Amino acid sequence: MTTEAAQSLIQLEDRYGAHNYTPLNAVFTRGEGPYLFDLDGRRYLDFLSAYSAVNQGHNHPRITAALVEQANKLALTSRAFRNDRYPLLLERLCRLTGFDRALLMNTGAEAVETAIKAARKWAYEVKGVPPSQAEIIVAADGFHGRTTTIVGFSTDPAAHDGFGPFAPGFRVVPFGDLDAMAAAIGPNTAAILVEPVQGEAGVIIPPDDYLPGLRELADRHQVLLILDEIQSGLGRTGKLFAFEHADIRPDAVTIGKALSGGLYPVSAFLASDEVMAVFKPGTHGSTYGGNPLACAVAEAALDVLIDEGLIEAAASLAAHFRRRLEDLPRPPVTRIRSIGLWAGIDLAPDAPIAREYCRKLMGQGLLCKDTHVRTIRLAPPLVISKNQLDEGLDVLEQALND
Ligand code: IF1
Repeated sequence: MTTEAAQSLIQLEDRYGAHNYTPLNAVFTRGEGPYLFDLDGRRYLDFLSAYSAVNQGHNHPRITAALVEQANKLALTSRAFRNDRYPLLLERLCRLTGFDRALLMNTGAEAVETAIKAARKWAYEVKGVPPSQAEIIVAADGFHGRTTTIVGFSTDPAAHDGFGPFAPGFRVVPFGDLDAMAAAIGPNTAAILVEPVQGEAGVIIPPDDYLPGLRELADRHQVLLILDEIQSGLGRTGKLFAFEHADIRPDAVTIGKALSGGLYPVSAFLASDEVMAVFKPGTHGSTYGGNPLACAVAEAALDVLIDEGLIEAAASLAAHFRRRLEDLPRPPVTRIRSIGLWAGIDLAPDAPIAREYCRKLMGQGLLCKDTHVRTIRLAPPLVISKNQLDEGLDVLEQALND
């Protein structure tokens, strides 16, 4: 049920906006921790966290305060000049992550574009690939953003079809398949670019030997291993980075989403000295990239992640989360996958589709997101308590039982 005020806002949106989403019809006006509140003051437990952007919970007071304080001082200088926040975030990021250098952008897609540009230039300048011949190998069913270059190698027809002509230089192989990856690597391969856990695909966790195998292939063929941790990173899987579960280190990563705790678009490309050295003055940039407001917000978002022990919290709730998911009724559930506080729940072909369950769950105060018709995706904020987590899972279990 939606009230008149909500209905009229929905009508405005549908009348004046592009119909590039099919949102469920709750109109939210306030957020706090793991909760969202709609126009009528109804409270919902958020098990999507804006696709992991609000790992720190909605409107975390410390991040909000940093945003307001910085907004009152200085928001944007452009990188034509220096500002007093950018260096501090760079140092914080590198110390925290162990990468040598960081390049700040705004959206996730821009961080991935930065990775693609870095890999290509590295291939020409360091590896000696002939001009315009560099190739990047990506995984089928991956998701890396919406720019024309990135959707060019998407295997999702909705993301890809009708937006060509597409940039050449990408090869797509099945995710989790080391033999296919090995076969795709050639003398002109610049990089392997994959998500360590595929989010959009339905929280697909590769076999244990996959990331170590990619590391070995990359080393053997002088290829960069670049991981897109925009969704999987910053605590979601119970580690700072998902790649830590495999005990490897990539040559570079992209991060975004939770880097700002949902308050402002901030993304980054993190890499070794050798890779970052390809960027010379004028070769890359962004008006807003590295702006002081973004940097203050990101620093606070990282502080919250570390000081509040959110990564450890995700890790310690993971086993309980997993057990509860395993107890969900089968049917309609056919399979569950989970890592940290992140899960994909597959539904039987004869059960209602995932979107129908998400609609029903929303009516009961729980926000989840369907993906690929038959999968329900869960990503509660990492600030969630065990009781709140159980509350949400009780609602989910009940809805799947009905
Ligand atoms: C949409 C999905 C999630 C990402 C990874 C880069 C980006 C994303 C691994 C780009 C973005 C999004 C964007 C949003 C829906 C969402 C999504 F279902 F499409 F896949 F989260 F699960 N790398 N993910 O997941 O980051 O430019 O958006 O900041 O496009 O509808 P962005």
